[in-house]
Amino acid sequence: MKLYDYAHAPNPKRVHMFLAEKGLDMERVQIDLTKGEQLSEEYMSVNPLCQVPVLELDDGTRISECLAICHYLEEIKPQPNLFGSNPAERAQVLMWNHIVEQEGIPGLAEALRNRIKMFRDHALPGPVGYTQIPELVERGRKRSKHFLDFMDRRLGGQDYLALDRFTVADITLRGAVDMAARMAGRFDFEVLDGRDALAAWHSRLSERPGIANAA
Ligand SMILES: N[C@@H](CCC(=O)N[C@@H](CS)C(=O)NCC(=O)O)C(=O)O
Repeated sequence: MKLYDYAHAPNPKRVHMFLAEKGLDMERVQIDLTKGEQLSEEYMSVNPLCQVPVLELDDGTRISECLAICHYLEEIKPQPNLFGSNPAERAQVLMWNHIVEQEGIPGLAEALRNRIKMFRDHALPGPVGYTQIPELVERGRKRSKHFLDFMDRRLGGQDYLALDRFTVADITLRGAVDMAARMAGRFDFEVLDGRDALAAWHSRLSERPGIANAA
């Protein structure tokens, strides 16, 4: 197996954390997003959506989308369990994962991609060159703040996002929170300051070697 990767990007980092938690490793092929390598014809044949990560199996099957990649890895190495152990647990894990992917990551991406130079004619990932819409920066900031508050409230009563133990939903949230933290200075918002439950959860995750080394 090999992973088409870009070591510094938030979504590939989710797979890095998952691999580390599972004690798995594999060849990683770096696709340099700052040089536009994801838009090359060669990479388009790997993923027509021009995004990383992509997991390539030994028989050539290619799997894009972090959750699908992690799900495959869970199936081939079920322990430690990160997707839930029964139907209700699995539904909770998928539900919270989806909430982070739909309610959290898009707001952050909206603020970032409509502001910084690197994304000037590339405001959305993929092969189409969408121009930036500056008004979306403020909306993205608002959505991000609202989402972080929501996560802080959710974690107020429990140690982990979906279950009473660590799961892939925590990895997805950690990816989003770390992305927010890297943006915080430029976008003038607080991430962990003033959100005590989120900050405690963040420290709890940092105590895990898999997360500390891979995040
Ligand atoms: N839904 C995808 C998102 C993948 C994604 O957006 N990857 C970013 C890196 S974090 C990317 O490849 N961006 C390419 C670009 O901006 O052109 C997943 O879950 O894997």
